[in-house]
Amino acid sequence: MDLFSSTTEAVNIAFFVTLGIAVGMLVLITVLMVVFVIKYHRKRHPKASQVKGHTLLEIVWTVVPTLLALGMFYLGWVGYKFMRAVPEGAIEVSATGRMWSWEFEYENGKRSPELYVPVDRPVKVNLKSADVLHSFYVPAYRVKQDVVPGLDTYVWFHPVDTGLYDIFCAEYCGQRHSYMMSKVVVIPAAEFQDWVEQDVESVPVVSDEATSDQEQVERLRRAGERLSKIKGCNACHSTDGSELVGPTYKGLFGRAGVVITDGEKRQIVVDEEYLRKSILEPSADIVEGYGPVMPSQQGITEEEVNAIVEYLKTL
Ligand SMILES: [Cu+2]
Repeated sequence: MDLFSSTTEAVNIAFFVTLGIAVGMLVLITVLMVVFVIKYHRKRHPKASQVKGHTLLEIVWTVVPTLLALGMFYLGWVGYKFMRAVPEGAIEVSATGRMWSWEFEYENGKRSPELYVPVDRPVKVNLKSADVLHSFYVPAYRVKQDVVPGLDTYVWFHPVDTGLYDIFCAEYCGQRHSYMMSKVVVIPAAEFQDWVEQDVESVPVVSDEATSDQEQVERLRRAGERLSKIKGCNACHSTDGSELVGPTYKGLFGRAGVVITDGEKRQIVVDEEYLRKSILEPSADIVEGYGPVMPSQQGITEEEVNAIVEYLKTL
């Protein structure tokens, strides 16, 4: 029989018991101090007298704080064990942290920039980092776990109410760290089932003869738009012309500009080839005025690059 019903409860109990003991000690010590200052004031006791030890008092003030400290440790320990033991029947979702977004992937290959989960079922989130140190933090479920490159780890939680819950990155990971936010979207199980089966393929198969060329391009463009959200491109590249860490996507295709290649300035016009190269080798041509900060898009497929390029052409 589990001691707790949820990760929230495990943390809350340890937190409030520890807080209660701390506040109790603060009040006790402060009150005693004030009482003693008044009671043993120099006016009442002009001459200080030597006090010898008091065995019972010594035992009490050694044993009681020891028990309190052990009690706090015990709650922390059982809570920690509970939070590392994923219950049976949990759905599994992979989460990848990268500068500066979270990407979630489901067992059927479906990907999303938000963490959709069915209500009333435990969720195990397998965590990994694509670049630097991040920390996956969902305050509502009291889970926070560092996400370290090269280290696979996890958290689990059990959503009992539908709704939206914040996800933050709780480890400073660069310029737009504070924008590295997402949501846990808790929905009824049937709705979740529908959602997880939609748009499983990140890029639609384009060789469908029944559709016109125009429709195929449109499907590719939509896939590109979704990918740019999933891959976190929008964290640094705006689509409305505003300046973020990287150049805006607005009006990008066909724009003329200066890039720095191997330390040399050169004039370019943005075409398909340039876009493709900039996705695959972000440090090759750096747009003048920006830093070489874009992470490499490891593991991106040819189709995904095509879809993103198609999308960028339309902005
Ligand atoms: Cu981060």
